[in-house]
Amino acid sequence: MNYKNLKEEDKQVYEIIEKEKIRRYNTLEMIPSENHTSPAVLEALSSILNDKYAEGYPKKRYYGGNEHIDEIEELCQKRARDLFGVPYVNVQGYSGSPANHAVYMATVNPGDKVMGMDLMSGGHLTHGWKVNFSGKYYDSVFYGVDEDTHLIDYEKVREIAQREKPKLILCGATAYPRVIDFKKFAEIADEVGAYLCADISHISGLVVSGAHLSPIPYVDVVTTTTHKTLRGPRGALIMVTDKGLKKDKKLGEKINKAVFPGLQGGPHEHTIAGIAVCLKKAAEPQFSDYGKQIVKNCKVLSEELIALGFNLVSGGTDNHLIVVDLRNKGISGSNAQSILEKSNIIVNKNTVPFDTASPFNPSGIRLGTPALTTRNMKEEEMKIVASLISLALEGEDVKNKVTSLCEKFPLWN
Ligand code: DSN
Repeated sequence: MNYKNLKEEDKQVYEIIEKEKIRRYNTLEMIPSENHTSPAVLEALSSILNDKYAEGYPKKRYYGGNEHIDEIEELCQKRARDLFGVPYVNVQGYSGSPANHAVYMATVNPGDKVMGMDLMSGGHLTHGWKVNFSGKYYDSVFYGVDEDTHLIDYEKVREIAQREKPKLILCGATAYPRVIDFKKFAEIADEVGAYLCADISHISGLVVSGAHLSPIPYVDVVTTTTHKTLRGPRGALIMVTDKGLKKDKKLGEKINKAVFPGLQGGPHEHTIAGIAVCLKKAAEPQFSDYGKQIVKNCKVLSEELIALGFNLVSGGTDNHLIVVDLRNKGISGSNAQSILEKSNIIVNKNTVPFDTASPFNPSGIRLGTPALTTRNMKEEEMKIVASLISLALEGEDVKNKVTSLCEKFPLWN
């Protein structure tokens, strides 16, 4: 994108974007929830579809002039249904949190019991955390990981579910480096008669690549953001499975009503166009290679970090992310994040399971390979990246080495 008009009309904004472009180009982006979107997605995002109000759904809008908006939204829905193999999808969610909120509104009532993974173990705020709508308006209880293995203990999950009898169970995580067994969650949810929602925001790109098990055959509802491993715009999909529709044939309609008029107004149709573009890409064989390469890269990175003396939560990874427990290195998560940032390596501080430090200054960092893999980096580069992380945390300035590595793997925009 050349930003010709922006440069002329608003130099200040243009220059900030240019600085960000340079920062991004010269850094190793390792926050596992981030990625680099393609120029085609960005073009759709900046399109004139931004201008249209389209409250409602295709063919049932509250505003006129929506014939092409209907086309784009229907195309996006079709691509999502085909890619994930689901009978129903809503593509209007502004992002992951409102998408999860819509699932609560469609499946349970305020005050009902819901169960999700606790934040310390890698869950998300919207899975019942007390300061979030999900913990304020619903009676939330939590499952976590085992203290020794850092793995989800499914028997414990079953025990808690049978004791608490939640009406909705959420599975899926933001900082869990291992495979999630959706089938086991489904057995537990069925035993207690709960709805089961899989939030696959982090792993949806891996799921469509065949690099992680799909929840679709097992759960009732699936939510995902579209900008993480799926590599699209900031948005969300809410999908109802055959199982979900069998449980409640109106579940799709209820989700629609929860999104609009329940939670949102006009859908962002330019974003929906961008999601359609990313879904087309995600259906191509190259995307499947991409998803598998993310995991291969992450495994090599984890092995190298272990060899360099780092303690990894659960002892490694099965997916796109790693959580490093830095307590044996005598450095906090916040310090590690800022030291690495000075060397152009971007990670985020993160709690580790059973962390005794505060969430604002936790004991770990979270890092991953989706964006590096988008730059075409492979296993050999992961070995270099691991050693650069180690050297930086030992106090060496590795910024020049990082920027030369970045130059060899240019970004596509
Ligand atoms: N903020 C996202 C993440 O970083 O994992 C979750 O919403």
